[in-house]
Amino acid sequence: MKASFKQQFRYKIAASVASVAIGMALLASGACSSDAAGPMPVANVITIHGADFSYDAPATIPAGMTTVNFVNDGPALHQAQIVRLDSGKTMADLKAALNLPGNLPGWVVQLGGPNAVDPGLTGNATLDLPVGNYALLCVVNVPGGIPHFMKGMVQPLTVTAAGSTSQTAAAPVSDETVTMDDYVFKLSAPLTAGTHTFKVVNLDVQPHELELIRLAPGKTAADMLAWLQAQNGPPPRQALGGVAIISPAAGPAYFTASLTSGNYMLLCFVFDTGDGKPHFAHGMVLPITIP
Ligand SMILES: [Cu+2]
Repeated sequence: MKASFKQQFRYKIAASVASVAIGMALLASGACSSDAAGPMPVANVITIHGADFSYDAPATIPAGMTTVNFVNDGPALHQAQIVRLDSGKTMADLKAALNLPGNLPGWVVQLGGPNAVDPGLTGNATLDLPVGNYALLCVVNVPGGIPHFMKGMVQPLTVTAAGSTSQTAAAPVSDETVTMDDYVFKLSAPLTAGTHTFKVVNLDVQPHELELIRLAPGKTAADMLAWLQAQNGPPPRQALGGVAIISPAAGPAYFTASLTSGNYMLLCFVFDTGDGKPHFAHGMVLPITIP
């Protein structure tokens, strides 16, 4: 039987009231799933503070997709490199390995983490952290050439299954992919002004990192590279973060950044497994101009 116009109208109103109610329920739960299994799991969010030369960070966090906000309280440049200690290794083993010259052993799996930001700025990285024993460390070595982990910026982080609702959380939706391979950063699309979520992938057999800097007005990539050679005076840049070192076959890691018109650069400071030179000296830089 055909419904009258009035009845159809009433059904329509009832349907739209129902969808508004569903929308409000989803808003209230902060979820985006509509199935009966409950709200969609979301990434865990933690905040780490860095200062000269220590971290203020949680000791234990739940496993799964984790957004790490990193606040640099300064006065030096800092980062929060996240590494997993495999093969039953401990913090004592890590500290011993950090005291040795050369590259870190294979049981130190570098997963990224928020890369270096200038004092007063906040960086971020989102990464999947399975249950395990981890450490935070800062490998920044300015000023003075001594890495900050030697001055106390290294501490344990335990990732447990307990209370974890983030274990099945999906990865962030990215609108830009950066691949790192053979001393090259490659963007999936030209960068534009606005807020972007970057997916950072290491395809290489060496570790790499992505440091995002904004060049000072009127400064060029050549000015920045010249400054890195001499390190005289203030750097012609602002350090905005990115993702710290990702081991081969580890990652991906994600970060979000808001860009405005101007000149930027991506740089890798990792010491080469071959000749020990930083990767930017091997050409691992990408100048970017945002129109
Ligand atoms: Cu590199």
